[in-house]
Amino acid sequence: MPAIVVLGAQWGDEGKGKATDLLATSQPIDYVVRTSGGHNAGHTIVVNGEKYATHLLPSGILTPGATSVIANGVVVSPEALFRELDGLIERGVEVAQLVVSSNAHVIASYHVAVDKVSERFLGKNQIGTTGRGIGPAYGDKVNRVGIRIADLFDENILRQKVEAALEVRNQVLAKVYNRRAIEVEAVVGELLTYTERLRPMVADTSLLLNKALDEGKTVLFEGAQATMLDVDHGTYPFVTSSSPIAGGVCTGAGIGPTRIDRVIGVIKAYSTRVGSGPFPTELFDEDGINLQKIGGEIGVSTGRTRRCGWYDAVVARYAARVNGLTEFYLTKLDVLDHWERIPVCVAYEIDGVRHDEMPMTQTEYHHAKPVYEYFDGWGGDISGCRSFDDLPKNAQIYVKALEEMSGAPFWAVGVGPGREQTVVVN
Ligand code: 2SA
Ligand code: GDP
Ligand code: MG
Repeated sequence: MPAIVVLGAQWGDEGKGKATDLLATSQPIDYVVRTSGGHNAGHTIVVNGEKYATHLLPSGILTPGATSVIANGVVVSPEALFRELDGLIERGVEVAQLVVSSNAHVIASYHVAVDKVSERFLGKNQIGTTGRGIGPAYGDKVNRVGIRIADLFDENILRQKVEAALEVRNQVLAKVYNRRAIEVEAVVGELLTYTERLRPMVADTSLLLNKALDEGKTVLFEGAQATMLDVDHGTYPFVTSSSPIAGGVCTGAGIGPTRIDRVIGVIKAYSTRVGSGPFPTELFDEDGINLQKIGGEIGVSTGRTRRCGWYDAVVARYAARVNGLTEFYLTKLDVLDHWERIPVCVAYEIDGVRHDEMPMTQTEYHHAKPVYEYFDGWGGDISGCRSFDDLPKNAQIYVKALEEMSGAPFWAVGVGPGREQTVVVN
């Protein structure tokens, strides 16, 4: 299977890092590729009990023999990139080879400043961003005043680009936010400090990946954020500014859709969300607090507490549809060990009408109330299970019922954070 996509089927933090690591260690993987987002991502990998977190780097950076690629669709903070690489090297990790696209856009310090100031300005309407400058960097890209990695190799071009980027931005900062102008030379100087270290890593990654696929190499595209945070298909405007869905892999890497063989949606056995926005199954009671505590639901990049709720099969079906999922990887089933009765949202009720699929408008979605079906718990620790038959009967029933209602087959189930804590279903 040469081209495999791993992506988030809910609001992020489903365990994509673990899924990538699992795939990369169970079969030879030649390339692990990030195609969207930036260092707003936080992917956790637990190897032999030791925990690693990747942010901008693909999780494949930990896989010896695999080449890590940051493709054109990613927004790259060179400062965050080198901080993350150095952090791994300091821990004695043998970091894999890294290639960065010349067409990837740059996050400079002013993007971070603008992200923070605009969130503050939005007040109660804020998105709850990670404050990493993601939205402003993608905004500049779409407004055609972005700075690409390639621009760092020509000082004159870089200066022109920075001038263009700051022309309107400085007026907005002064007139709307009452802030001081950002100085062109300060930004040029900041970015030039990264040029020499970046130089040997930079390549045409679309060409590299297409050639690799032509040669039958295995390429794993590791998603960041998730379907419900997609700028087109998520809960707009409470979304990230990129396309974390399967379609985004094609534009974000410069490969055609016909090259993709498997699309794996990673989905938790319950739901979580960080930041603002609608979340129909969100719990505000003891169950929510317990899911948060037992599941360790804390943001990997910002340390924010994640909002928690029950599994939402409407979201699962939606993710299966917009991504063309070939399969799901269900994670964190073990977290539900502690419940006697487990609700699952099978549909929504919106203004008295049942909806089996996502409603057409966001206004309706803000009013969606979950319609629940209830399943018996299994009352025991499943973290040691290694085959589907090892799982208690009620856990098997729960998994099969979710599979039935989620719109794609379940490939495997996670029963703990460790690489080996996985049960293959199909
Ligand atoms: P941004 O910073 O512009 O992308 O924020 C826009 C929305 O996207 C959400 N978002 C995320 N949601 C879940 N996990 C993310 N990564 C980190 C993690 C988050 C963290 O793995 O835990 O550490 O807080 C992530 N990145 C962006 C964000 O919450 C906004 O709702
Ligand atoms: P990602 O952003 O999708 O890569 O996910 P995160 O790393 O942000 O969050 C997922 C968390 O769940 C991490 O702490 C993982 O170690 C953990 N995890 C992944 N799979 C499982 C599982 O099956 N069971 C348990 N208990 N934890 C898991
Ligand atoms: Mg995460």
